[in-house]
Amino acid sequence: MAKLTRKPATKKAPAKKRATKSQADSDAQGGVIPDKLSLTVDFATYPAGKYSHTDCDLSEDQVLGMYRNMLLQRRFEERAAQMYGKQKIAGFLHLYIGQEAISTGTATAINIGQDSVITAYRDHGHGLALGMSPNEGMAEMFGKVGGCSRGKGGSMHFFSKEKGLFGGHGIVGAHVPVGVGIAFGHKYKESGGVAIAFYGDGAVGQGAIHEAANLMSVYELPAILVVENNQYAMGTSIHRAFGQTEFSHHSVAYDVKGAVVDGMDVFAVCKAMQDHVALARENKPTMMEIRTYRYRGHSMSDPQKYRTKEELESKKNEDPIIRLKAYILENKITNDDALDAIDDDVKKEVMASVEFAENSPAPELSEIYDNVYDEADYPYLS
Ligand SMILES: Cc1ncc(C[n+]2csc(CCOP(=O)(O)OP(=O)(O)O)c2C)c(N)n1
Ligand SMILES: [Mg+2]
Repeated sequence: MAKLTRKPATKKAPAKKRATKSQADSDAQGGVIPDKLSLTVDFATYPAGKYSHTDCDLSEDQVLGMYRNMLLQRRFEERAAQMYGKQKIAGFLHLYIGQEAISTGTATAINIGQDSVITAYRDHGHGLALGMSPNEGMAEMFGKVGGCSRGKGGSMHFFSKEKGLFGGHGIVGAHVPVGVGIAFGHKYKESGGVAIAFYGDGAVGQGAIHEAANLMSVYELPAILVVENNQYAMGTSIHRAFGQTEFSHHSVAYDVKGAVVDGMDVFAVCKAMQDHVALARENKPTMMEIRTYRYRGHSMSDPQKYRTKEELESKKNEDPIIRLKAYILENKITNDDALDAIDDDVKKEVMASVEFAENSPAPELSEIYDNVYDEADYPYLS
């Protein structure tokens, strides 16, 4: 097992180890309060249009794979919305449409299987990006045993042990300490893996996230905390809810490197993730804000009175899939016909997943108490 290192408890932290440094803070702790405060912040920005696929060390085939993957998420969710209307899917259904560059950019930058991802309830995109099959995803939403959680989790609880996806969680912010715990596990077991915990802008004010960020920093864990800032928590805009809407600035409070990323450009996300995963592998935790937009309502019944049609339309010009398509055509990676063929293929795969979900049986009634805490052999009780 690894010897767990913590930040040195000395008054003077080694300058190289600490990502941010407040001279005033350390002087003050030494008993001298300076006339002026000076704060040095280690911070990176990843704007749209700055990075190419070669900057991310990606081949043209990989770029086409990313395009297919983003389209798969889009077509899967469009079909899921239709199935919800037909009452094939019950409960809540939160669509990720518009945010696909984040899941695909991340999945491209990590070692799937070795690394871990945890997210909130808007989880279909992350599942499909990591390689979960549409069959497992659709059947899960239909409540069938062919689903990734044997039909017992539904839309908000996509899990894949094989792909390193630790859910799918419905309680806003509560999964972030779990993500930091997973990072602790990676360090303790010397697995070489990193953990990435995604949460929404609406979760930013949750205390659990800040406790987790602090522990991540103190224990120097291989973790990245990522806020997917899609501007709204249900119907509340970030400007109504937060005094500080530059969420990336939170990294300063925990003395870790911070970054802000344009989430509508898959290469900006991929590059940001590659850089920050490399830091995490050296036990340098970071915090990242990825700015994005969701094109659909919060869940399926949302009159969307909190935003104007004009705002929605203007954001559609930034659609990450259209952006990637334009990039592929401009760079002559392939032609329009080939991209249409990818779309047709994806649509067929999604239709097949609906058929698979229809034909998969419901879980047996006898399974109803399986996988809950009061099992006789629950390891922490026996
Ligand atoms: C602790 C907690 N409080 C309230 C809710 C109700 N709730 C569900 S989603 C949501 C908004 C979260 O917004 P955000 O984190 O921005 O995620 P997004 O829906 O934009 O992906 C709220 C308040 C909840 N699930 N958990
Ligand atoms: Mg949000």
